[in-house]
Amino acid sequence: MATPKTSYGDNTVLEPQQAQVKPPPLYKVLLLNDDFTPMDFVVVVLQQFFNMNLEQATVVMLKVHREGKGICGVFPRDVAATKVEQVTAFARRHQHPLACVMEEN
Ligand code: TYC
Repeated sequence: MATPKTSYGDNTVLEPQQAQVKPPPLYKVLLLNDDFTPMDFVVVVLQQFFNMNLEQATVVMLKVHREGKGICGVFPRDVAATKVEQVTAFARRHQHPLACVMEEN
């Protein structure tokens, strides 16, 4: 909706500004490669926390394994932070060093 001009008695006129509404920033959640976490475990993580099927999870796991990192998904900040916490806790519980991080998209 158009914002009307605001006039004051002293001849001050404020021109309407374009609304400065930016969409909230999105964050990539990434897995990083290491030499110890089993491939099967990474596939389970991708299925369990990122809703991938076996085929999708295998593609992403192999990308991380070969290239060093890979994107699990893109989310608003609080969702991304929760994924990182949950994956990290799950990996530690199973005594794997798997690293999961987030970065602004
Ligand atoms: N490089 C690991 C291995 O050879 C597999 C692996 C893949 C580990 C992805 C972490 O994010 C990862 N067992």
